[in-house]
Amino acid sequence: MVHSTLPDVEIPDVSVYDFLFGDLDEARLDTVAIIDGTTGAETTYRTLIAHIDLFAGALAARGIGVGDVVAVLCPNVPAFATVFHGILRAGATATTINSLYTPEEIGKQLTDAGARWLVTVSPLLPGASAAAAALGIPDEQVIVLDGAEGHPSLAQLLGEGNPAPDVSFDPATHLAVLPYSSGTTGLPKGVMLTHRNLVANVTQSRAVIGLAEGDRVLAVLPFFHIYGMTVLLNFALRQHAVLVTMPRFDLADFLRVVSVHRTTWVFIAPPIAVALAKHPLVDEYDLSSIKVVFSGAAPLDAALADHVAARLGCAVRQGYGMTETSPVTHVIPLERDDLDRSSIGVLLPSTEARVVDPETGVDHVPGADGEPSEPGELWIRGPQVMAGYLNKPEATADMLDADGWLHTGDIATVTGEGVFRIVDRLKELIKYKGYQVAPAVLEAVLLGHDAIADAAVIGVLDDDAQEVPKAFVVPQPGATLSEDDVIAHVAAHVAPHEKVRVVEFVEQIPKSSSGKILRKDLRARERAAQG
Ligand code: 4UW
Repeated sequence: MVHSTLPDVEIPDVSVYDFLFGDLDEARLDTVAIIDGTTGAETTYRTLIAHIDLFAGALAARGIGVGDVVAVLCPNVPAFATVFHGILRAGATATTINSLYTPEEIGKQLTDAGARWLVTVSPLLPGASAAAAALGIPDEQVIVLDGAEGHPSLAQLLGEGNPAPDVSFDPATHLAVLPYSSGTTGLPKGVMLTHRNLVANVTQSRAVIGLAEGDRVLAVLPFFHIYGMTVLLNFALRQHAVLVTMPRFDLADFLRVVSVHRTTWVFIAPPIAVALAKHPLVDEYDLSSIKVVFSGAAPLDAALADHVAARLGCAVRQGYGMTETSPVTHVIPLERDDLDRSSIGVLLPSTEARVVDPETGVDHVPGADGEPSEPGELWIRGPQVMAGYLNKPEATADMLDADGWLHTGDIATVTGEGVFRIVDRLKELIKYKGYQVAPAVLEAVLLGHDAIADAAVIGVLDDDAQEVPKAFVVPQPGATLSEDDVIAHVAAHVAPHEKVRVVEFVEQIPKSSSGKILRKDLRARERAAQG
């Protein structure tokens, strides 16, 4: 077992709202919290807090409070912060939905999370309305921030002037958010994160990441995903940094926003690092404000990291974590220039880890000769570990054992200095551009095609060493089916990031005697084919 070498941190026993906004003095209240990267509009902490309170008041006036779940389907705009923190302030639980989801996927999450209220923006209203209508959710319960006929708007709700309610709950057990993750296997599940989980992870991050007051942070990674939610929406605001929001990634826009708003920290996933390292457009902008590029959500290649550092003249750091750990468990701290950039760095304070042989259950330890440990499954224990999956006791028990260890499904090594490296993945999950793609979802869609007898999906690497979903397909006897047919069929049923991008026709899917797909064999075969 490895315990963080950093001193333990004390986790305040307060709500997320009190933790983030409770100790702001007068001078700080008038500083800028958020800049809309598209319009340049600025929101001060004073305005943000006033809007959060009014939004919470509007929800409370509609009877929403402790025990209710409100869904948020919204890109990164400044009002996301108002809505998200307003929901938590009202004592309700926020379930954040991927803005790329199809109406069917939105509907599944609303149903599973038990959400009867949805907050969205007009460009996403067609999908939101289709999902809401199918579930009998009336238009008055679909809030459209920028306004739409028959729906409450943000301006209307704030204009009602209802004061924030007095709510009481135990931060240690009360659910703040329900983001969705497929975990190690199967379909997306609601990850139950308490106020304490979120407060803990920000407190732990404050001790290591190195982002400080006065920094300007590019917020292009989506707030609906745990990385954007905790590291941008919560941690950066707690540090009293300035968030500069961007609703979607577009390289030219990204470069423009960095250069215009002089952002100092840029949080990204590895595909953006590829663009920063290689794209000619990068030379056309003044990016000298960037002090740190911080990558997470998928493996960062060391050479790529070096390339970005050299081209931009900045520090490159990496973090690791997962939705089920709120998410951060490991980072390369800003001052640790000595650490290999392809490692995930050291454990956050108050966090423990084990590297366990998946076959024997034995803990691997670093060699006496300074060599890292043998690879094993990474297990995590700490105050940021989820309370469990919503209404899924079996899936919870599969991942979280009786001693509080979360079995990540990632394969890691650890050195004697406590530096971890992710070397492989045991679980099914695929990361496309840092987004989760659950093979089980795609396999179900594939099996829905009349000409497909059997199918399995794994992640493979493209030319830039980024992971993409690949389908192995067994056609029905006598059927004519092309790769393009398969790709088009899946694309018609899932969000754009979940598309199958490579197809191989095979005679049989390797399966265990109990019928489980042997992904290990498919991966080995893929590696052999790539030489
Ligand atoms: N290297 C290799 C990595 C890495 C990785 C994640 O969608 P989820 O549930 O969650 C995330 C969380 C991203 C994140 C956490 C903390 C942090 O500091 C940071 O950077 C600032 C980002 O993506 O997917 C979790 C799974 O994603 C893989 C791994 O398989 C993990 O179980 N993953 N980060 N640096 N793989």
